[in-house]
Amino acid sequence: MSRVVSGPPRPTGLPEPLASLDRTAVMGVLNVTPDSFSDGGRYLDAQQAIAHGIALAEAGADLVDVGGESTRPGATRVPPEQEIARVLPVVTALVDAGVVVSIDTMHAECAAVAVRAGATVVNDVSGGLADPTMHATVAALGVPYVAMHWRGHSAEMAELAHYDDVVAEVVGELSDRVAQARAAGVDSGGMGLDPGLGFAKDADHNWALLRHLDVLAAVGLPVLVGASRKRFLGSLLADDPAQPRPVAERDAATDAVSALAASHGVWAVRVHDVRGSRDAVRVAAAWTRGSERG
Ligand code: PMM
Repeated sequence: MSRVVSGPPRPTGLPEPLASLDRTAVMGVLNVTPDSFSDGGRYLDAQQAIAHGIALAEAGADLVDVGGESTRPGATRVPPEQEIARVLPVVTALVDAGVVVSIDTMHAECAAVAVRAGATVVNDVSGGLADPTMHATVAALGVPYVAMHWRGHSAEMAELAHYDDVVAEVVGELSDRVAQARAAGVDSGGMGLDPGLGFAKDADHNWALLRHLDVLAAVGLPVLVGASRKRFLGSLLADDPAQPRPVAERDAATDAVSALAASHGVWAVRVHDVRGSRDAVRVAAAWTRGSERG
């Protein structure tokens, strides 16, 4: 007997097989930067970055998120020309190799160059706040757009982590981003929303947002979660409160977040260790929907 299996809500405009995936998608992280908190400096060389992007896809990433500017707390901005020089050869080679690529950028110019080189999703951690031309650019490019919750650049985000009701405020501020994107011509059906874990948020804020993902999902757009190896997981797992679990030892916790996020119907998880999260989202799909593929 055949069973109808439908995956979580996802943005329109994705290429196959992503468009008809019957489970949560796994987005592999590829930072072509000297200073990202987890993989900074490892893939600044284009050939190493390309090899890692292909390895992420081979490990089961449904798409690979290429970024050329670190957003770690305190990071300094990178001019768009430098960011483009970092990501363009990598995006081009990955697309040539058949990898589905998203471009992680706050610069409209970088988004446009990457999409022209074959990237199929724009992932903007600022939701359009960092570059006033981003939404019009995405509208013209006509590609899916992820808007993350963001209050300010890395240098200032710790001071902006104040909320009376973090869930209501994050959802409200993201809804404003959606309205602004729509007004600029972005098709909201092609949007995804991300609570922006760790961006102007402390550990309690992150856990509250994860606990109430349903409130974000109720906006009616697909949800992406980026918890991978982040500091709140290191703090949770610390044996000594003064010593967070090292970044390289946070993948099992990341996998647990991926499984739980998938069981709550998120469209995608953004992770460094693809294999573990791929297993996790498959388990969640089988558990919640009886999916046997994947
Ligand atoms: N986190 C980082 C970078 N880009 N994009 C989205 N959509 N969501 C995130 O949570 C997110 C992101 C920072 O982490 P990294 O240094 O590992 O890339």
